[in-house]
Amino acid sequence: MRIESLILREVRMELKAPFETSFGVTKTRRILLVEAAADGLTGWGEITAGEGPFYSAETTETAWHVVRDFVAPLVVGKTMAAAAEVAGVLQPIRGHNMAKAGVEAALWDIEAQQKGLTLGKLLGGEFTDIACGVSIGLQESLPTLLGKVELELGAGYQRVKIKIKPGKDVELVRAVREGFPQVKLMVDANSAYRLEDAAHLKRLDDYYLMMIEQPLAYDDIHQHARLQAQLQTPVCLDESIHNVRHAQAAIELRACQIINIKLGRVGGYTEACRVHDLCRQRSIPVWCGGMLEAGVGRAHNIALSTLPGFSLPGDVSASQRYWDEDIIEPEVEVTPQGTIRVPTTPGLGYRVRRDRVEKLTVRRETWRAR
Ligand code: OSB
Ligand code: MG
Repeated sequence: MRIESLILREVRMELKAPFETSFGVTKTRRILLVEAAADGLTGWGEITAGEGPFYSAETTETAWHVVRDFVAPLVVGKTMAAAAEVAGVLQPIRGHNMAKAGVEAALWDIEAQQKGLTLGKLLGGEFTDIACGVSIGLQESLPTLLGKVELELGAGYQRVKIKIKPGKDVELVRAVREGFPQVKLMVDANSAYRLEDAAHLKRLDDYYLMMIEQPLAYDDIHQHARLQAQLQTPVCLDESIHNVRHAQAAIELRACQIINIKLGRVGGYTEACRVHDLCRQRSIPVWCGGMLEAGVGRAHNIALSTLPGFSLPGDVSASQRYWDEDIIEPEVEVTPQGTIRVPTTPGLGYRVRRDRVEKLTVRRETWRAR
């Protein structure tokens, strides 16, 4: 495929409700969309960086800079045998995984269309339906949280993740567990604790959680191993895993029993597949994390989730949970059984609503091959 052009857009989208984690509150998303053209086809990718450097070092602004000044010049005008070559082309750029992943994803969409395959199939995916869970942000009160959990279970979601932080942890978990004894429940701390909190976190062992996600520092593996040794509850790593070497270190050090894979965080499909394959080999379950994506990112998460190692419900949920109106057609919908039916048309499987994207766009830049 010869990459003829790349268009980068920033779209602003209001979340239906503010989303609060231990690292802050998000109300308006500033999302970068990548539109690539090659061999007469168009592919779409979404850059999942946050507005501020709080989940990771990347932001909407750093991603714009890195795509404009480094990624686009390396990619536009290049001829590649397959999208799998993009990772090698972008390898000289250290870090900035979300910026790279958004561009890479658009090219995978094109390759899948070219081959007449769904993106999932092109990746080696097998599932035709994926299992869905929800991530529920920190709420202003316990009754509000319990109401949300009830609502999501009523919609069919198969597991519930609640965000926790010091001072809002054991009591929340106890109340949700008492209210919903059977629910598949997990917590996500987004790096809000220190190893010295081990005894406190051990209290969570009483509530048979599926896992505790990223309790300790965002760049730590070793202390998570020390913590895991003291907990019954399986530790799952999110922020700490940026590539297959990190995953290998975490598994071999017994820092976690489960890994959350996010396309952006690991720099795209090539690396996501490497992490997936390693975890599968080592019998470490994986699941697909979310980054409050709009439709394009959501569609990519669905494709990734079709890989056979994604044996646990992911944070991939319906468009309507976050958006009044999404940018794809049809919107992502969840069945009463808490599954998403994987689309069967070639490529991403959802149509991008250009009219809507146009309306939401606040800036745009185009690069063309000469
Ligand atoms: O840690 O999984 C996380 C959202 C933004 C940043 C980090 C995380 C999250 C979520 C939301 O938990 C998942 C979703 O998109 O539904
Ligand atoms: Mg997380």
